[in-house]
Amino acid sequence: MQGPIVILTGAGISKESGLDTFRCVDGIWAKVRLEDVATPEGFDRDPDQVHAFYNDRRAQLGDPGVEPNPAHHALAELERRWPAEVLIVTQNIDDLHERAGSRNLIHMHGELLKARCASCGQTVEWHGALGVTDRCASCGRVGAMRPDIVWFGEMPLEMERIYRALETCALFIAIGTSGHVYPAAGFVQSVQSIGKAHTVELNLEPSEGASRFDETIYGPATAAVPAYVSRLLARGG
Ligand code: BJW
Repeated sequence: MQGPIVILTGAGISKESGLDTFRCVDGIWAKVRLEDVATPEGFDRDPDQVHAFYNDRRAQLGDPGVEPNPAHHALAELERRWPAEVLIVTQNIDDLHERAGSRNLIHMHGELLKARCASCGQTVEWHGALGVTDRCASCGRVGAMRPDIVWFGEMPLEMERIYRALETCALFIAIGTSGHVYPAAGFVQSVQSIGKAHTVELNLEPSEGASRFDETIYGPATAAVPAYVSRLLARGG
């Protein structure tokens, strides 16, 4: 098997780097209401609260210990050594895949280190705090800058490119995602409706859609992912 690979990653791959998942018992949704911080309506109601939530998470990316872990590094190595395309489609808004060296990467739910003007649509890199008094460098409007994050009810990014890759891949791997959020949760079915690719789930525990995968491997990402990548490279790289 030496064909193209698509890898979907979720919050579980960054958990051992010190970043919280969403739906675990002590996860983000146990501390804040998703309706308040991850919907356009929540932002309209209280932009200061939403900015504070994402400003804290953006700042956390610089905390000591928040570094790519062996799972991120193994995927970067796979991209370097695999003889066909390896595309990572991440739901994560952190930058740990990039810091590990992955280059062929889609952030389908946006990025913490970018801001977008809700008025003119211009997207810019943003590393500090963002707030309601910030001005768009492109159109000059004050108060329209928002985190470049895909909230519930909004269209995830680069969907055409993602579905094209799902149609042609030989292997689809889902890592550390609970399978609760669509359209990502439906990718395994999209791949299977075309009927070509082998599908694998790597997770700490079975996800919502676990029974749909051809192969399932359970354990912490820092152990399961490097071991799986080593086997792949030994067999087909
Ligand atoms: C480990 C581990 C370790 C732990 N090692 N593993 C009714 C039915 C179907 C769909 C809908 C519906 N009503 C509304 C919808 C659509 C909605 C949706 O899916 N809602 C559901 C909740 C029902 N989706 C949307 O609105 C999306 N847009 C959309 O659908 O547009 C229309 C469209 C139509 C057709 C085609 C295309 C588009 C937008 C979704 C936006 C999601 N945004 C968020 C927040 C913003 C980012 C942020 O703040 O960070 O994105 S929600 C949140 O969930 C975040 C994540 O990316 C996303 C997924 O979570 P993830 O990554 O799976 O994390 P967890 O916590 O759920 O799971 C962690 C996993 O890790 C677990 O399985 C653990 O076991 C595992 N784990 N430790 C390995 N050490």
